Amino acid sequence: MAIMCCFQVNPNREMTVEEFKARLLQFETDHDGRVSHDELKEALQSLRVWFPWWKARQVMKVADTNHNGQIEGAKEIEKLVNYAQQQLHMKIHGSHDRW
Ligand SMILES: [Ca+2]
Repeated sequence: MAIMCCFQVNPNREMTVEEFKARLLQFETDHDGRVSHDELKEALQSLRVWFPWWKARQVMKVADTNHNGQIEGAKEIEKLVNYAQQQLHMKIHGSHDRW
C-alpha cells in the first residue's frame, strides 16, 4: 500500500503517544475510529512485536473495558498505551492528558 512507505516508525526508536496513535490509525482500516483485535494485531506486527495475535488478544482483555471488541475512546486507548509501555516494553512517552 502506498501510504505505508511514507510513515515508517523504527520499532526500536522511542516514540511519542501521538506517533503510537498514528501508527494504530494507519491500521484502522475501516475508519470507524475504533481499533479492533485484527487491526491491533496488524499494528503490533508492523512494530515487530512477537506473537502479535496473542499480544493483541492480551491487550483487548486489558484495554477493552466495555467488552465490545473495539478499543475506542481516551480511556481505553490510555490503557492500551500503558499496556504497550509496561508489558510490550515499547518506549512510548508523552502526555496521556491529550487523549
Ligand atoms: Ca471498547
